[in-house]
Amino acid sequence: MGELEIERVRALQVLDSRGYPTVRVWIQGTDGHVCAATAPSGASTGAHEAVELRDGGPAYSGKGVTAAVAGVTGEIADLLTSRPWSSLADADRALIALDGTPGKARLGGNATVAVSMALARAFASRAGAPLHAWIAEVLGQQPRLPVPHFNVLNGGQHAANPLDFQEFMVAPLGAPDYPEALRWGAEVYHALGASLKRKGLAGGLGDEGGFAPQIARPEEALELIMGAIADTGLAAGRDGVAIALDPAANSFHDGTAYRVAGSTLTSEQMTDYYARLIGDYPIWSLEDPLAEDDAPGWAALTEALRDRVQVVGDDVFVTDAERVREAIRTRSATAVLIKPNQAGTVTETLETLTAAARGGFGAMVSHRSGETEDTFVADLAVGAGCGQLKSGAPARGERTAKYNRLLEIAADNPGLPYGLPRLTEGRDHA
Ligand code: 2PG
Ligand code: MG
Repeated sequence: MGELEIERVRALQVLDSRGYPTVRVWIQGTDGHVCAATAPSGASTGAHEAVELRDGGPAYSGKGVTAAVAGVTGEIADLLTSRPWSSLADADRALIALDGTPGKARLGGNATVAVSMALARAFASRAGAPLHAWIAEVLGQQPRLPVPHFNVLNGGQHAANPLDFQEFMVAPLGAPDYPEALRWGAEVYHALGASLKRKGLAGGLGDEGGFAPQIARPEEALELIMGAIADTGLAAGRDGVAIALDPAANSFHDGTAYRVAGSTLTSEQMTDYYARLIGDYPIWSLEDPLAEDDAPGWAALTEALRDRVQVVGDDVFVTDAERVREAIRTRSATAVLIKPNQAGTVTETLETLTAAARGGFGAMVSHRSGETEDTFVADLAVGAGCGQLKSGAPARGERTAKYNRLLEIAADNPGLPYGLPRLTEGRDHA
């Protein structure tokens, strides 16, 4: 394929799903094609994520992104229109060099990720391929439709309830295909809503569209979800609807201990607690069970639980290839959560996916709690062939945009397999 020549770069400050500003970018090639992308934003963030550039000051509680937008229409536009680009990696590396800081703090990871996502779309459009197919080609992976992980019950930093664990997801591992998986997820979500109403627990929603009842104990949340699955008549477990948790333990670790539902626990006690939960409920995946700086805890927990559950690192890896390679060496976690805006460019995101695939690590592609209409992660999950995506509840436009994009991809590509892949090395959780 020939090189990409860029004619014009445009950017605007727009709003994300929480009503805070974010960066939207348009890239126009000399062939006239325009590709857009919008940066998402996290609330429970890892310490080593790419840095968002925020304006400060009174407007939007300091969260304006006018400086980040100015960087895109100024320096970044000058760079991108200065010469043709042979590949996305070529352009992303130039972007990283232009920023010149380790965390993309100068231009902002929110600016660079939006630019990089728009560039990926421009390269795909140049190749005449849908984004997911282009990504699969770049990665050398077999594309597949991911198991959607629906975050139906929210707590932690995403909700105003006393529940310490952040995400309770239902994952239709046993569905025969993606459209059926979506139906199962939506039916469980509605059954849960109805049961919360019956119990007088309805009311709040979390940032990702899941229900946020006033409960404190993870077991109560799990019981409610089990009841909802039963109400739909679907089977609970790996042959039907399994459960995935993202406790996001950074948010309840006070530097020395974990504080969950009124108890103060060591990392060993947390591991025992998870072991009990896994014994009592059909939990198949556990993300950020411990805090990001609890390295010995991660290794011990993985050793104890890896035969029973997928152990996913999010805040601890921040979509960084080197951190993933280190975890593969030290057997800490068995999978990585993939968020392009943690890395700050699509190229670095793809490098992390490659590092995971080579090491027999699983990968789950993820949205952020602050989202937009952009569906990039749906295509990324398909192209990566990793078999897992989380994009919040099966409700609210910024969440369903991704799930609906997967429906389109499924309809356009009838032969695409659905579900978890077999991992080449390491544990196969399927
Ligand atoms: C997470 C995410 C997405 P946030 O912790 O996995 O669900 O939340 O975007 O707030 O980091
Ligand atoms: Mg997480």
